Amino acid sequence: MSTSRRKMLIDSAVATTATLFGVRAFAAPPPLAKKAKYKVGFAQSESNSPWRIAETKSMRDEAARLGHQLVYTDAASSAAKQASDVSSLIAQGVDVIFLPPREDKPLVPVILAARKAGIPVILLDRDVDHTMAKPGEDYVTFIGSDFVEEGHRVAEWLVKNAGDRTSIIEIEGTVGSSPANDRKRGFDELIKQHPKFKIVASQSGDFSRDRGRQVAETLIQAHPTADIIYCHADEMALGAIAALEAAGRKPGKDVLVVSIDGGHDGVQAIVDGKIGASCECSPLFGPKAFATMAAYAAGEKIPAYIKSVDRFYDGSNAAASLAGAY
Ligand code: GYE
Repeated sequence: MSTSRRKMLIDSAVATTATLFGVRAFAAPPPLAKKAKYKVGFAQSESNSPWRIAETKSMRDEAARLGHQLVYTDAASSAAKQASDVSSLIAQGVDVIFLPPREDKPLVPVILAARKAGIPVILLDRDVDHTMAKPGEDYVTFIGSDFVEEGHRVAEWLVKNAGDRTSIIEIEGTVGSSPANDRKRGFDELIKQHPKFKIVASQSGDFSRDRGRQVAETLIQAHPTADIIYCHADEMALGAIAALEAAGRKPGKDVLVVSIDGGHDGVQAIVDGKIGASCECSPLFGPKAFATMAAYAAGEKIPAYIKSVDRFYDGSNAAASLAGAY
């Protein structure tokens, strides 16, 4: 172990001890030595959508551009596998770990284990439960979209554009994930302020196109008069559109579909008149992730939250925006 690395671990141990004695002022994630090239872990949660594939590509491209070694794992939609992937990155002694935690609680123990091992963790795209682990202390920061705000933006669009439609089916993301929790909270909160709307059913489609299709199929049968479907992601919206078409209903006419992600296929569906609106949630974290890592290594103060700036698409801008959608 290099002298500087040993000194940093001692500093970090001192900070931890300070926390034990109730002095929170020194609580900080482990420091990162300044180096030209890093061995970087990226523990992806799954690769079942264009969104995840775009995120991985963005991370790989930026690592390659900067000459860092990216150690990539794919948890195949299992929080348990993702936790063991992170444990293996710790065992391999990576310098830093980038993690999109699939769910907001099961990954906390390995985040704390990384901290104990002196490896800083940067959360990407999903956050964890702050009562269990804190940004700026247990991990460096959370870089991602404001999911409550996304839910608000979609609800606000509906309030202005839904016409006579009032009966909503909500298809949620992965149970226990921060975007599903907050997209539901933000949307439901704003919709409640407009009593003409009613959310008649709300169920998880696990952020997947096929689950979204199956859930939509069941819910449109159970609630035949529902005339709005709000999906927490484009993939599930595309699944819901398939379910509507299979049932002989016209998405965009009989039933208004609204969504989040604003990926290329989602924006195309707006151009085609099948999705009404989609709030962008960009997966292109590579440049921001590595810039944050470099700033952290340089000793800069990193904010606990680094918010993504996202666009919003509907019929007014979809055609013109299609080429720029990820
Ligand atoms: O919206 C969804 C993906 O965690 C913000 O996860 C991300 C979400 C994204 O599967 O499409």
